Amino acid sequence: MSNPFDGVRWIWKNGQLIDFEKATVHVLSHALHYGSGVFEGIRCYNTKQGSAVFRLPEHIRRLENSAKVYRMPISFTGEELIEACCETIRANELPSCYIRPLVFRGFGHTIGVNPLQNPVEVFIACWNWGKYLGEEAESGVDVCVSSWRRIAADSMPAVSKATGNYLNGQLIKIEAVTNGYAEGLALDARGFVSEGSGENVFMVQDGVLLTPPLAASVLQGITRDTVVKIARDLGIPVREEQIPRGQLYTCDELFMTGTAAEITPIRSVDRNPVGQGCPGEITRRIMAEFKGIVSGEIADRHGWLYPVGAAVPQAAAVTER
Ligand code: PPE
Repeated sequence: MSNPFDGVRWIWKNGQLIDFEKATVHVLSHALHYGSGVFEGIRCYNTKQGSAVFRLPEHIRRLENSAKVYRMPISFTGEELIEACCETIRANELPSCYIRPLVFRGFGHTIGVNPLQNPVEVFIACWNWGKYLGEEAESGVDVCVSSWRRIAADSMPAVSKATGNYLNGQLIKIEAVTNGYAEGLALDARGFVSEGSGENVFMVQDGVLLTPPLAASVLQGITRDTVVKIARDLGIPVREEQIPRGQLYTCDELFMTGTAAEITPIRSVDRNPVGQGCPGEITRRIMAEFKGIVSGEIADRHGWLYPVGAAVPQAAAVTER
């Protein structure tokens, strides 16, 4: 397997591009001890019209909101962060990539849970990320229902994409992969379907597309929103509603969505086949529309593609530390 970081030379740190190897942190950084970070995952596509970042302003807005929950002031405006993402992609000369802005509490000569005296650091990295759930994922993956519940909405807010939330995600993922599944679907604290360790979930039942509401401890996924809008465009009825576990075994179609996972069909849950055990018609129609938009073959009617812009000369763009 090729290394996703091959050829990646620059990482953006607090306003400047620094060498990949120098993008390190102090071991006493608050985030390492207490999970005090928020982040984004964004994809840049090599479209027919040039490199473009999918729904970049929406991702940056969510990052700002994630930080707001934990009272982490970011000393860059949304516009500056948008430009910083593009600058990082251009500097690394990647026609398509995955972008990871990370905001966290660093080392501030104090220790203890209280984060308020620790400096807020901002990094942006990017790399090549292929199929998140395996090369065969497009024909459907096998999932289990996790024995771990998603974090209750009044324990840790799922709407904030915080690094600490991913300890719960790791329990879900580790259990799934060690038992031979690609992913685990977690139930929320009340026992309704919530989401995967890194994906939202959708099901098709009698021609209607269903997805759990935000109250089911789900991340407000940008791919989730994209799929809802595509479905409406295609005339497919969509509803957000609480989904009892049993429906996972009886629905006609099931798929997961996420920036990394894009749209991944599910072919079985706890070894019970979903529908015919292969991607269903509505799933395939939505996948085709999504692919068409991100490749630039279908008109970007919602204005989702943010052009990275022309590559600027390295000397002007890059300041080495
Ligand atoms: N739920 C969770 C828990 C989640 O982490 C993601 C994204 C989603 C839903 C889908 O959200 P969106 O990307 O906005 O459609 N997970 C990111 C991180 C994956 C990782 O392993 O790292 C991602 O897909 O980028």
